[in-house]
Amino acid sequence: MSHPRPHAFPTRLMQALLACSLLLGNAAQAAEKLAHVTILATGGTIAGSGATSTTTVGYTAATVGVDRLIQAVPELAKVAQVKGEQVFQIASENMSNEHWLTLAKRVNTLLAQPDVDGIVITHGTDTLEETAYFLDLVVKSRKPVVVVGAMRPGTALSADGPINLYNAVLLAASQEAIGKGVLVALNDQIHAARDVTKTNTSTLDSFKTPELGMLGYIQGNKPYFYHLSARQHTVDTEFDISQLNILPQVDIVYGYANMGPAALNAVVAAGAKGVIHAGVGDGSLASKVVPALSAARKQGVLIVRASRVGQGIVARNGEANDDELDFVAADTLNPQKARILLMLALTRTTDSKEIQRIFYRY
Ligand code: DAS
Repeated sequence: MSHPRPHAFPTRLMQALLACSLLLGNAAQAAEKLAHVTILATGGTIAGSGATSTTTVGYTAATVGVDRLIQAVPELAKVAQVKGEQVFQIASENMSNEHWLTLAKRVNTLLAQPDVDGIVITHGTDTLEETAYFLDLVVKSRKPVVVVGAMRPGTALSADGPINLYNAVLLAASQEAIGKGVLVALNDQIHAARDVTKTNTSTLDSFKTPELGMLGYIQGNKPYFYHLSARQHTVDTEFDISQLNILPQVDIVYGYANMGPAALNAVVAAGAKGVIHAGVGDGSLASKVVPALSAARKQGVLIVRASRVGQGIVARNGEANDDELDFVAADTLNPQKARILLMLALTRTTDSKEIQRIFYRY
């Protein structure tokens, strides 16, 4: 049996070591070229855990920390250089105006840094659409901000959190997502913050943009956009929360057959600066409620006519004489999003005509 020439052995080892160092060097260079994405974790089901692998309801949200979320998806390292921050650890039904201001300020601080290319926010699904829209109106950067959640806890069979997180990071690291406003990415879909809404209490396809349409898909490690938001967002808005520590109190009263003025009077008495009336149909007002709405307006409370229906335009001077009552029509915003826009509008003006302009611009 021929033995390798004594001097050959070091050569082969050297060749192998050289190849490995080249591979490692290339890998390091490739990794260095990846975008820097910061994941801001706030809690929710995506950070939830259940007692068994078949527990898809009745689990506990907001139990898993951001480091474990990242560790659970090692593939993230292939699409971005990821850092994690635990901003909150809450179920999102407990999200507050104060949480929003803290989160938005942190987002703006990070995006102003040259070493941050994009941000992903992990969030409970219950108020995800609201946080996303708030950020859409106050983030002052064109860099991608992607809000992501999950409909199943990480302990469940076919949990959607890991792939949703992977897709969200991939999207936030992409060139395609730049300048598109705050995006919501779940279930392989890309939605605009303004129009997306949760449409099902528990199914994986819960997030939809009915009628107005989602922006695109994430498929095969790549985002595909087919639409753009027509309304102003991020750097093109007039809203600045950098010096704000509180937002004006705005509440929502829900319309239904046989409603009376009790709920409205209660929120006005509690100090609401604005009220969203989530009316039936095209924002209709029951006759029994109009005097209380009108009295509230005369007290200086801003009244916005929205609809509980979910889709369509609430037309100014349609189901009510907004000019005469000095009310604002919500356009296509659902009540919970109309509340957000009215809160921010009230940080700029109390003039109802100006606020109507704002509702037609954002
Ligand atoms: N309670 C829900 C929330 O935190 C759980 C979820 O769906 O994320 O919004």
